[in-house]
Amino acid sequence: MCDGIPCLWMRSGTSKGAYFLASDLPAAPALRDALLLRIMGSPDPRQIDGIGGADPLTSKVAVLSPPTRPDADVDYLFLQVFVDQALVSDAQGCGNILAGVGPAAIERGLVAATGDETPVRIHMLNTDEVALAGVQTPGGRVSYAGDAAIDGVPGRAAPIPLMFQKIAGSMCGALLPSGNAVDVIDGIDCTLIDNGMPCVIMRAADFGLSGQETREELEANLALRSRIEAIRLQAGPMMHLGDVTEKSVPKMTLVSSALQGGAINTRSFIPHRAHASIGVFAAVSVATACTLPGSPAERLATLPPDGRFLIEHPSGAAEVLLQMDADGLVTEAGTLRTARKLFDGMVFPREGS
Ligand code: NQM
Repeated sequence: MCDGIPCLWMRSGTSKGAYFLASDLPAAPALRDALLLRIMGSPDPRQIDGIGGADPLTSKVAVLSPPTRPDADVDYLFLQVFVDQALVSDAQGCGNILAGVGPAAIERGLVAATGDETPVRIHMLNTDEVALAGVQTPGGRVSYAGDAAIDGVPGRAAPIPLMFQKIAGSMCGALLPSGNAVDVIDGIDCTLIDNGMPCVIMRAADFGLSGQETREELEANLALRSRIEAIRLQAGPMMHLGDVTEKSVPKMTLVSSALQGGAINTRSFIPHRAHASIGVFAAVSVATACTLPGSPAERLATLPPDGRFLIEHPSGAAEVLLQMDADGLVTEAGTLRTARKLFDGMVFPREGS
């Protein structure tokens, strides 16, 4: 009988995840991943025998360890635990789960609180980039209470600002890995882009959609899903991601004109389930695509005068701040998230395999 593994369970942005210290997990990736599958209860569409929430957005893991580069305070490895397949993937980062890393690192003593707000430099191992997070730490303790609200999460909580630099080509080697702002795949105009997250951006109208469909309507449209998957499998090698059959990237995002005063409206497949909102780095990539002349996103976008892009999604909008240089190239991106500690204790994985 396993004694249990220390685990912090957090709502982080619009996702939920289990936060572990690397020193509490097996060092060998194969053993670690097999353990995480048992902890989450995968593969099983209901994840009934584990702590996963039967949704890719609530079947996520953050592994924290001391920093391995001098410009960071903590290392963070993101792992996507598939719900209905025995797969654990490090082939993407996650900006939502990133929001909980600063608080978790302070809770676990990896980072010391300094003043009322503690800046935490997070080395994202999936992409080898560093993000800067701000964590509310009045009196030297993490505070989750506050006045910040993000769409897709009820109520208010402490703000966690996130800033990113040099995230272009995080997994694909270049912002536009094919070298083009537009590629045509199966007759559809696509922007293959990676500004923190590999994404394929297409017009919803090219699939006969308004772009205002609900998550449930999109998931029920099997013909749409198979057309999008066929495009995804072709886009993977074009984005230098290889065979993406068993990978959670690229994300597939349908864009349409914003109807709530934002820059653009989105519906995302991540990559098989429809997202309830939009990922953080995916939103940064969509905002960046809005600035590419002639791209499907640019032709539908209303560019904000101040670099604050409201990216509309099924449960509201996510704000992305882009800073650009004189040539119109994105140099820095940021967003605001919140996170909350839900549970701190021991998790007991299913025995066996
Ligand atoms: O794009 C879901 C999420 C994400 C990823 C996914 C994310 C990001 O909303 O940075 O946050 O795209 O699988 O947690």
